[in-house]
Amino acid sequence: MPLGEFLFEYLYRRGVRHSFGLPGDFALPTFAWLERSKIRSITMTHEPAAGFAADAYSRINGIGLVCVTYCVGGLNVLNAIAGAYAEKSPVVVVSVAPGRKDREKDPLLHHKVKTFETQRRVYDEVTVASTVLLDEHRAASEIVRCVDACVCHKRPVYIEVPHDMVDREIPVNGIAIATSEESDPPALEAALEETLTLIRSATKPVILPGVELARYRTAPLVVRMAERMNIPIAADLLSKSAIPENHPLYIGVYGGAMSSDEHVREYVESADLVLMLGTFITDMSMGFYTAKLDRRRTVLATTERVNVQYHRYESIQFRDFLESLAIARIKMKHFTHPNPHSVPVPLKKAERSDLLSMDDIFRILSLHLDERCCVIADVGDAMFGAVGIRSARQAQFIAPAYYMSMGFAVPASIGVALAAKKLRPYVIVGDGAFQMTGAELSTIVRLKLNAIIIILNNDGYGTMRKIRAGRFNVITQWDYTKVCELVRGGKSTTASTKGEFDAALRRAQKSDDVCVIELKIPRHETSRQLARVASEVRKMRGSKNSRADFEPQVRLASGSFRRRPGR
Ligand SMILES: Cc1ncc(C[n+]2csc(CCOP(=O)(O)OP(=O)(O)O)c2C)c(N)n1
Ligand SMILES: [Mg+2]
Repeated sequence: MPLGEFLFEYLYRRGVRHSFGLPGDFALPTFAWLERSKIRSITMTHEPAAGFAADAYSRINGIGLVCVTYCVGGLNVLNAIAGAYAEKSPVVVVSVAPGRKDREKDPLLHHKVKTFETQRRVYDEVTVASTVLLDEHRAASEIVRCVDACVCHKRPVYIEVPHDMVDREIPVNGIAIATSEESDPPALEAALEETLTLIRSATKPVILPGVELARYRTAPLVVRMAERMNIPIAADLLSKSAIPENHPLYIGVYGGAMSSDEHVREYVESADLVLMLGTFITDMSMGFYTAKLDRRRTVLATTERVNVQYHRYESIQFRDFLESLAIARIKMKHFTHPNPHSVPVPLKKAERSDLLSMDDIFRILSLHLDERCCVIADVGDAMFGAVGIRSARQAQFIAPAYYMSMGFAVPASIGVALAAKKLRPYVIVGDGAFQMTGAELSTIVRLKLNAIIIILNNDGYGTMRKIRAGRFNVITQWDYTKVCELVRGGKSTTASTKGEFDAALRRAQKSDDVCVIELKIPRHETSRQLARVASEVRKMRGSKNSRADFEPQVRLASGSFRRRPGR
């Protein structure tokens, strides 16, 4: 089979239906194979956006694809792939490259940086497998090895295709797909026994599920376990919406001072057992280390290891551990929901002419969300504020909540819309982040997608201003009502009161077009989550407005979850 045909046919069979990218001269023969395949190729305005779109697509679809040219394209998309690595998103990067023949005398060929190996070596830092398809006899098995690694580890892989290899016939017989590993039975039994003993002796346990539940599709197991045992469930920002937020056992987002509300924080921090299942412990999920969790009271189970208090168990498959917990016979006596009525308060007539506050923006948005919506939050107060979204009906949520790369949300909406046709993307993005990748509005219009893009215009880098004021936080004020005119499609509007925002959302929901809603927000205005984090971190550090306020103070993954005394 020609290499190009095999590559895209195999990716299609593993579930890829769309590819995001941009061609180049080396890449044209490969793009021709892509176009002949069953995978739909989406040309984006810029490679970073292709990476964000593929990342969001992969989170929903289980695997995604970026296709780019050598170095100028590949290194342009690198940051988005680094984010996909950090947050466990299974993206396959196909980069076309100079031919096998081109490399023989090591000439200075356009797009080359240092050596022909440079891009692959850079990618080794942000992928779980990589290959350069220079040998036709091993090409098929190398493709299979990399794609298997991507699916198994839920992290990016890199496949480099020299342009003179893509049309070559390669042998494809005897290709085997890797089988999944199994748990070591005594290790599984011991970890389970210790965990169940802790649960039995706990009086106030809580489950703090993490992003791996979404990636490995294991959330239903945790819900079953919670229901059987009658244990409440919180979420962190990366895993928000993995567990249905309207479930009676769900209590809200926990993240130290960044928690959705004080009830959740109080409940989790006073629990005598925290079951962290598939959870990444990061400075962000721990509210910049304002979280107070004690390792002696925790079980931390991920695809990489199971830690019960201070004991570490190896060779346990995450799914096996969860499946065993889900059928265990334990029932906690009673559980008092800390905040059972935390659905948003309806908008009253009398407040419609009030100016918008950040908290009201998320409250009004929550009133409009249901199971057909996917909220995509960008970095900045869009993300802090989104912690507070809680709708009566379950909406999906996606955000770069750990890697925190600005510019994610607008392109990610394209990945979401193509991966899940029934979901309408609701993008929440700051004016700064919109100026980075908002040009993807043009792709959205071309593909006739119907995202609702809410721009939080607080006149610059508000989050940075909160940490340290300076001219470096000033950006140009755009006329956001004109962006649709520029790309010749969609509808844009502006709102500065609660009533105007509510009405704009209603109009957008009735429209099949992409709609851009600019919200004019006073410069000093912040969400309660951002205000709380900023003030607590200031207290912890004993300073008023220093840059160090937001720096992590201790790596929680090793040792105690408590903050060490100040530096
Ligand atoms: C790619 C990237 N560059 C820089 C940053 C640092 N950063 C974090 S928030 C922020 C300001 C965001 O401004 P805006 O999008 O307007 O949101 P706001 O903070 O005003 O809510 C910056 C520059 C980042 N996280 N990602
Ligand atoms: Mg801003």
